[in-house]
Amino acid sequence: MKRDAMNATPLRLAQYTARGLAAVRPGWLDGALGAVWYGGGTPPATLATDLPLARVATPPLGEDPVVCEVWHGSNAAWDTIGEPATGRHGVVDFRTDATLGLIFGSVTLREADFAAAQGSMLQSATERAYLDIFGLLDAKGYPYLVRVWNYVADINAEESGMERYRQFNIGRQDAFTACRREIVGNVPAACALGAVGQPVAQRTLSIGFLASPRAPVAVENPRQVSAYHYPAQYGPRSPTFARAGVWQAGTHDECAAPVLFVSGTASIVGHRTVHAGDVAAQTRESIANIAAVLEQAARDGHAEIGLPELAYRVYVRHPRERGTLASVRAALEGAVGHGVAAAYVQADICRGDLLVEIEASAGHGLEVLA
Ligand code: 3EB
Repeated sequence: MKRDAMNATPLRLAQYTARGLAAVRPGWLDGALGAVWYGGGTPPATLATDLPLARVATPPLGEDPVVCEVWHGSNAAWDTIGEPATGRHGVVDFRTDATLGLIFGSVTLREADFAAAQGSMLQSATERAYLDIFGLLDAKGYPYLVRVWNYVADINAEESGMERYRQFNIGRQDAFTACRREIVGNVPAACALGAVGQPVAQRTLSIGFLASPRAPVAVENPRQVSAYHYPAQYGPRSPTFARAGVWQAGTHDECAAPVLFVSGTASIVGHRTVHAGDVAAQTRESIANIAAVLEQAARDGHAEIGLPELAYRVYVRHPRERGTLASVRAALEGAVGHGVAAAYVQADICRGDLLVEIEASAGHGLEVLA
């Protein structure tokens, strides 16, 4: 059945446990926009083979953990006449949803396949990934990156005299510049984490993203220096991301519904890490930063969103250290409530002294499915 294109169809985010995923009705995920799988091994057959899937090496934590995030659109992928909704462009797998005005894409590259002509293999792989992403977006007329999830193996390792996260930042920023994207101000919400347990020969760079014909509006955090203005002590190129972005679902202004994407948020005040060595205090500071972003979004004239409305993904560096996961969970549930929609996973964070990072999304245009 055709949907009324004038009605903004909400974007839906489902956080599935392994059991939840096994219980979905066959075909239910066929119309999804894309998925992020962090359950390790081979994803279950329920995840249709042509669904763009970002495979992320961040092991799920806790009992009966969330293993997969699925972005459901309007299922317009099957209504659209014309260009195929699902495809591949260079190294990017993608699916478009014309009713929502959204594209989900994923990239997985083996670093070993990239020659380090200039800079490192990681820098080259990152640049290739982003050049192909922007090439796809320009070809489709979905030019604006809305949200990007980046996963880099051994993100804190120092190689050829430079930390790998800093190498990644060079490749990313060079591609933004080459593709005529802004590198300050109107930049996408993002996160960049360290994938876990990849042997050097099998290191992959893994990226998932959402993009749109509509530009998101960036939101910054008054408690933090904007990341794109970080001083040179954090690397030769600043990271290219905004603290959050507000994006309107749908393609008609009069019925658009906002979605807020909060970037990976850590225990940083100004540009400095605070509470080194104290994971509970870092978690509380990260939540204070997310709250500050929500307040800023409201001051900027966006819809008021409270902490309990957000769906979270929480990255923990040392989950096996005694009491760590419990104290992170207690800090989040203490601030947000026990019913919080949160996926806990293990990952390295992009500064060696950060022990936890939290990202989130919410909004009238986003429905969170338990
Ligand atoms: C920070 O605030 C922590 O490089 O895309 C958070 C979100 C962080 C995104 C990125 C990095 C990125 O600087 C790290």
